Amino acid sequence: IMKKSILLFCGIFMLLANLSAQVNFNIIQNIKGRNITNLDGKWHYIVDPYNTGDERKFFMNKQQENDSELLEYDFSTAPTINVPGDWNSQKEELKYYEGIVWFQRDFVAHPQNGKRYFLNFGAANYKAEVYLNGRLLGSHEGGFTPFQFEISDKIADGDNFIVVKTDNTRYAENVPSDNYDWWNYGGITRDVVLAETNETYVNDYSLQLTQDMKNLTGYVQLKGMQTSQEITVQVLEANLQIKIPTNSSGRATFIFPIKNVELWTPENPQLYTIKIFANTDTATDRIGFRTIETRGKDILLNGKSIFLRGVCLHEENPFIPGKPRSKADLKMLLSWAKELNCNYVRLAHYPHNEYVSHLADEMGLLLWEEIPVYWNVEFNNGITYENAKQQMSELIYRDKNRASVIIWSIGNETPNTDTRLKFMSDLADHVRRMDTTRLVSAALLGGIDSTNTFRLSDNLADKLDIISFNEYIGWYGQNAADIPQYRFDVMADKPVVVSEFGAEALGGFYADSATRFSEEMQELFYKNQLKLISSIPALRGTSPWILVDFRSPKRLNPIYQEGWNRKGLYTETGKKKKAFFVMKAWYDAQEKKYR
Ligand code: GCB
Repeated sequence: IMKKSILLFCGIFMLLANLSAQVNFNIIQNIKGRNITNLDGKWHYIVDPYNTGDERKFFMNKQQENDSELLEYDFSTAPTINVPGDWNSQKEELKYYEGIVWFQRDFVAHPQNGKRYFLNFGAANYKAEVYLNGRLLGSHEGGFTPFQFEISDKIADGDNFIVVKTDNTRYAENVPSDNYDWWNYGGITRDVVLAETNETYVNDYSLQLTQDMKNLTGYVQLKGMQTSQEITVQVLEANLQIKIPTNSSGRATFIFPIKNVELWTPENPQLYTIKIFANTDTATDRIGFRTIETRGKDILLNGKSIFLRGVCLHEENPFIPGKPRSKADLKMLLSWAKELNCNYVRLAHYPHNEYVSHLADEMGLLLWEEIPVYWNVEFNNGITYENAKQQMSELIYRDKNRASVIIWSIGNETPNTDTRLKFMSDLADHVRRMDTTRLVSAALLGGIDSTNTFRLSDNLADKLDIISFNEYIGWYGQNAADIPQYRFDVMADKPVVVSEFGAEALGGFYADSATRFSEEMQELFYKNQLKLISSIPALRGTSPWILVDFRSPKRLNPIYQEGWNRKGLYTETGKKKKAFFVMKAWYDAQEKKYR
């Protein structure tokens, strides 16, 4: 009997170990709200197209000791580049470079006894291998989600150095795969910070409104030796406070009634200051409270039917052009969406900078967040699935406290095959296991039959809360003037959100509406599309493609594109095209209808 129970115990233990190995949640929640030192700025870099650095041990960051010594690399005299930032937009000679680049910087630290230290990266595209003082900390795959390493036993008093090997080579088995319609910006593209905590610290927490809107519910997770503590959770502006013990694994889950809490809406994006006090740590955040659900054809925010007046966005600053390098860059893009009278933004096609969901919380924009399961990934490859699942988990873990985020999207325009149905269905189930409080969707593909009727026949739709699809009637295969000959047959008993439609125009190129790439053709396209889309009975939102022109190596018309996808409602210099005003007028009308 004894043996059996030991076996059973081991079995359960292994199961748990296995589960936690799949998802690395050793990331401090909302790290910007902690005791951190920013490590952004100038980093040295070495371009390594032949992967020489492993063999030569670049991670040792060696300096020449005497004049006769042969050293075939040297970070200290190598050029520098800004972090965060992609290399393509910072160095003319690296505009098209894809491959390995090594980064290095020094920093000085004075670690204190009894404290813990963590190195946290907002994102690096696509793979990153991180070394501190010559020792490997670990690696991360996926270009758009955060990762972190504990360095308490490796950080030195005085001089330290970090070396990061990044590699953005495109491979078919990656997520995204090797073909996509955006620029494969490489490098350390988001902030790098050093965090200091006490031995036992608040690693994670969640706080949300319950569906009946009567309670706040959530948890706090401590990490460290002193797992059993009494913690206090405060909602400052609402004068709420609860005290609750954590269990032996450092977790406290709670639910408590609320009164007089103003609900978060795009019109009134009320946020509350949250303070979490443990004996050994404090965490703070700003969180909004709202509910989201669907009922029949309606999307209900706090129980009230809404229309998603959206637009798609890539994480790119057209002025650089390249990855946004600051919160201000991202705020500029969201303000442009606000000028279009949006209450919603689709963050395509990968997790955007963490600042975006915080800004959306503050500015009153609902969000669709997505992982790069885009077009044709290897749906029959188990490793690819685990990779997609990991990226989804990291995104949900990161943004679960953001009121703005209402939809998790598991992918974009994936082909309708059996292996893909299994892959995507499993992914949808995984999302629901991680988060029962938000909606699940994906941008699907439809088809047009011989009677010019657009239909969706995708069984994945059964797995989704919102039916979304991309369609380009009037651009690919037709002209804007042809749109009135087409109709939709999308008889959904769920809300429909058209996730993409769009046409290209080179800003400032004026002709007639039959001329490709003219602002007039794009304008006519929007007028006709909006009539067509309005005929969908369950229509509850739209996100035209796209807010701003963006760079894509697939767009090679030498006169009108020059490496830019021109479907923006804004040009790459921030000018509104004619179609912008058509879309805005339509959103003004929708706003009145749903007031
Ligand atoms: C799509 C894709 C998007 C492209 C767009 C286009 O359906 O989702 O990534 O950029 O079409 O411009 O063709």
